[in-house]
Amino acid sequence: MINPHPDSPGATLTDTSAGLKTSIENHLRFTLGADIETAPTRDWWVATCLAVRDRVLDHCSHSRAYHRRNRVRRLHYFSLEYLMGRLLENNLRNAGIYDATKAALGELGQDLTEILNKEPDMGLGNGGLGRLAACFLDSLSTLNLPAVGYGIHYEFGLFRQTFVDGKQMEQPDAWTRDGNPWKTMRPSYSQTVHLYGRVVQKFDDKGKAHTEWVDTRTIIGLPWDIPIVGYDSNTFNLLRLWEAQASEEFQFQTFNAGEYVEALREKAMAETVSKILYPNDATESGKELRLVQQYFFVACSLADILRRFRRENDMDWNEFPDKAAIQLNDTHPAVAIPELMRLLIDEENLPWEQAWSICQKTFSYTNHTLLPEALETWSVPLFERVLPRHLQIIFEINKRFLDHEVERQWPGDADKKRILSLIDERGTKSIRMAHLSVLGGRATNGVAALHTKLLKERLFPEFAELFPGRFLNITNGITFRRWLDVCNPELAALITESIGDTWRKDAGLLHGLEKFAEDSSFQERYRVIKRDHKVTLAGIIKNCCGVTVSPDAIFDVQIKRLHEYKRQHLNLLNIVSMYQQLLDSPDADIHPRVFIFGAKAAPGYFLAKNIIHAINAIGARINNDTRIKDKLKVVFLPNYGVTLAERIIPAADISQQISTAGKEASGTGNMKLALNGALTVGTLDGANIEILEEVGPENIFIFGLTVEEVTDMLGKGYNPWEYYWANDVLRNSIDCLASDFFTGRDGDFKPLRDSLLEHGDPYLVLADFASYQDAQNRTDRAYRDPAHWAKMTIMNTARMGKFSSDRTILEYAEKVWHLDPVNVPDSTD
Ligand code: 26Q
Repeated sequence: MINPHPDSPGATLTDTSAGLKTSIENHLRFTLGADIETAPTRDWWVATCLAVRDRVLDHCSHSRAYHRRNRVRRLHYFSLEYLMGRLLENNLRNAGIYDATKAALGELGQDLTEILNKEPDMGLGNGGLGRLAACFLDSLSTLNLPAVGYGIHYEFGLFRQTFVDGKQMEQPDAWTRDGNPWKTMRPSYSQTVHLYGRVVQKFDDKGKAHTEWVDTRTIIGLPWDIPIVGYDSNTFNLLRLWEAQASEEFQFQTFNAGEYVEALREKAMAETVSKILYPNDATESGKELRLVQQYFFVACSLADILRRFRRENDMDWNEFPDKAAIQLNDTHPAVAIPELMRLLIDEENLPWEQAWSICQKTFSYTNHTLLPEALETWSVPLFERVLPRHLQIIFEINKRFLDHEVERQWPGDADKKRILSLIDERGTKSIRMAHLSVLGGRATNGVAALHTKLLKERLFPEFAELFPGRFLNITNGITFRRWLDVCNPELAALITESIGDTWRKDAGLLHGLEKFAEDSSFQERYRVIKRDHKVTLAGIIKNCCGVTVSPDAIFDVQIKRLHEYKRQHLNLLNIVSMYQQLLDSPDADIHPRVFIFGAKAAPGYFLAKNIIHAINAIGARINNDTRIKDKLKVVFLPNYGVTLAERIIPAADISQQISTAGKEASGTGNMKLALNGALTVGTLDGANIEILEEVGPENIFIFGLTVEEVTDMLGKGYNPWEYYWANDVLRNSIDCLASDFFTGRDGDFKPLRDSLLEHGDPYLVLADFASYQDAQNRTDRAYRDPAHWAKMTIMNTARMGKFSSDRTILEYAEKVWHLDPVNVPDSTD
């Protein structure tokens, strides 16, 4: 008998295991045309996703219709990056149908875990900024806040990393080559985007001047929608990602000219716009394609928002900021500010002042970095070629700003004008996107308390003086649904058993665990969960790296993008010195330790790649040296990403957060690891400071220079050689690293050595080395007292409530977006 297809009209989709079983079976047979007997696991994964998607889309259209009918205010998150990871398990757990689906598949002879593992990661981001956007989407839906995430449908996400002879190699990540069951194409909402061309002034019959942007090239933006399922919520928001396509109109024109090959070349050019994610998490300055990407997605998204506004409102543009808030995830989408100005002035004929006031009420900007080299600028000549009208608008914004606001505050002060200008006039003129973002919005926020303080004091002191109310701190957070429920369901269950399940909606309630911190039976259960995860990770390590590690060793983890400021090489120097100590005295009283790295380096970042090579080479040597009796292992898990993080984090004992003070804006891995009971070895940087405040100094290992000491030292003229000569352990370690000891070749790691000694060690690795070793020694001693260690780890879990992205999002909603929750009634009501 043929089961009723879930898509047939009138079919009701039940969330029971029987209902899910029917849906999965139907999708397998009728959507995929597969045979139940022989279908490969990937087909089962697709069928399961589709069964879930049917249910989700049903709620999604209901939820969106309710928003539309009630003309709600919405938040629009603009981000070039979304690191979503896998979606199936998250959606199953958030929708409350995990158990039913597991049972349904069980009856079909399938194992849910195996199916979950078939899902490729959606890796459309580089690191923290992209993952933050994904956590925020989860919280927005969970908290019933109407929102749309806008971004780019990259054909290739962040590269896949492999190691060849210990060196990083990059391969394309064709995440959607075989399709993806979560996304739906919405061609009826396509947009046309203009680029290049020139600007002309025209006069209407009343003699009024109009600016027109003509002779442009056009690209089509095709939207793909991904539903965002919140935890126990009726709000289903959307992630809308734009894919670039050649405009038919343009192709037709060229075809007429008989230039068939040229037409196809143009088509390919248009499609390169959304081809690939730039794999840098700091800079890649001046690339035209990157600017085109930014403008392409911003133009599509704004047009989409305006379309919705026109549909739901009576064309009073002054109401626009009441209906739409737009958050700029760093300056990457900042070209939205002149684009909204252009739409309002040139297309809607609003006067400048009104348009500017609308802009300033609509946008807000989050800064994610203080590193000077990571502050985005665009060369004026390049910008003018790609977006000539937008350049005019930026010049006009700047002129009005300098002539009025700056002049009023600092009359006749040319220095202040030079400093505050949107245009850097030194050398080739360039546009300072951060200045534009601060000026064009209602709020600018940093992502941790220290970061915001430095933002105000160091990056934008004049702006902070001019607009004191515009700057605020909103400390980052992470979604506990993914970073506890999904990645550590055993710990989540233990917590629920101990304090009830309300912590999922109110993470502050995790404090209730504190009373179990010294309870030996609770400690034992907590320890068993950690150990089981370590056994699992040991299996993964064996599989991926061929290295055997003991789950009884300390799992000491550093997982994050590879960057000098994050100081993976500080970790490495300590490893080399431990190795030397063990070679000298193999019976040294050191608890066995496995150093676990996960990190991708930007493909063009030579020194970062040298550090990866060094870690791998040193690991290869240490892991095969029987003299040290397995006391030390070093593994570098290839292709670090969201899914691998979900395996490593629950198994970690130590979380390394060792950036030079003042350099890491916040960090969010630090929060994920502490939540899962890893103890932080960290500097007083970013959110580490707030983690310290929450867990207390007795539950964390803090070391290193403070931000003031760093500034002082660099100001006075820091000399790494002094530390080199003063510390035998450090010197031996660097010398050994720089010798042929690890690879048999001289000079393999000379770039690394030279960065530390010849090029001034800009991130103060040598200055912090002794203090770092001391902190690591403290962890070794602490680990020997299992009851005490267990207490510390439990205290970390109990005190992480502040770092729930629900708290972060509520702060944005209250202080920046002025956004209220909307309770969507059940669709059956
Ligand atoms: C810029 C220009 C051209 C190409 C790429 C880029 C680019 C891309 C990504 C610049 C920066 C990024 C990403 C930055 C980032 O991930 N920052 C991190 O943001 C986290 C969330 O706020 C913080 O926790 C981290 O501290 C911060 O490093």
